[in-house]
Amino acid sequence: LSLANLMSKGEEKGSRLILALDLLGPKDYCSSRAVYLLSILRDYVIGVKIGHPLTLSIGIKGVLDIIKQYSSEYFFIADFKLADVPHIMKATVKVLVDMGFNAVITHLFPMSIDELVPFSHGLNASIIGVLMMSHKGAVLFEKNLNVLLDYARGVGVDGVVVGATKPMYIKLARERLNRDQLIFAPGVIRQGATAGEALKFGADFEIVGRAIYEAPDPLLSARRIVESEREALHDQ
Ligand code: BMP
Repeated sequence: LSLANLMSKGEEKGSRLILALDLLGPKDYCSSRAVYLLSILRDYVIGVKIGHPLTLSIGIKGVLDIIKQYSSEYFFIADFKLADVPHIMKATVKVLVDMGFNAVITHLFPMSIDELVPFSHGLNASIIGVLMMSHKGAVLFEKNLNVLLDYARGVGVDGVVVGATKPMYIKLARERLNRDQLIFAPGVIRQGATAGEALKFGADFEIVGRAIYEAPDPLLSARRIVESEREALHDQ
């Protein structure tokens, strides 16, 4: 499956780092900045998460060009946090996979992905469900965590998103999910979690945006994050 591809890229590069490429602004600037970042970060970054910010800035065609150019070097994750009825979910995922995305992030709470998971596997794409968001006010996720966890495990999502800012939930998800269901943790550095911390609690990958793409030296920042991740995993 496609997430096995991400795992092997991780082992190859000794990294668990996924870049959230949330560039917003003028089209030409964002396109060239995206290409620049992907051209310098290949030694440390294994996957690239693209969502509304970059897509609204550079358009679908712009995103398509980036995926085409870098598909052999990075694992591409579409993050539009889909939350719709089953037939729309399937149609949308098909378009995203045709664009070259390897995985798609969906919400779990509409409980509409039972058919989507096997459908996506048929397209050799993975589904990652949002289990626990990283921000403080995510009360509904906390209140319904057990239901969401059972649903995620039951439908066999390939991975879940759990905020790095909430390590106890990472630990819980790790205990409750199947081992081959991977945990993606955003919220590193700029939202307060330290690099490597989520991995210690059982996350498989860390998603980092601003701390890299807004850094004065993005390559140095990515290298430091990967070094912290390696230390965290080594200490275990
Ligand atoms: P940053 O590292 O700049 O804080 O960006 C975090 C990224 O992870 C953003 O793309 C955001 O949409 C995403 N994310 C998050 O921060 N928390 C969640 O709970 C789920 C997310 O997808």
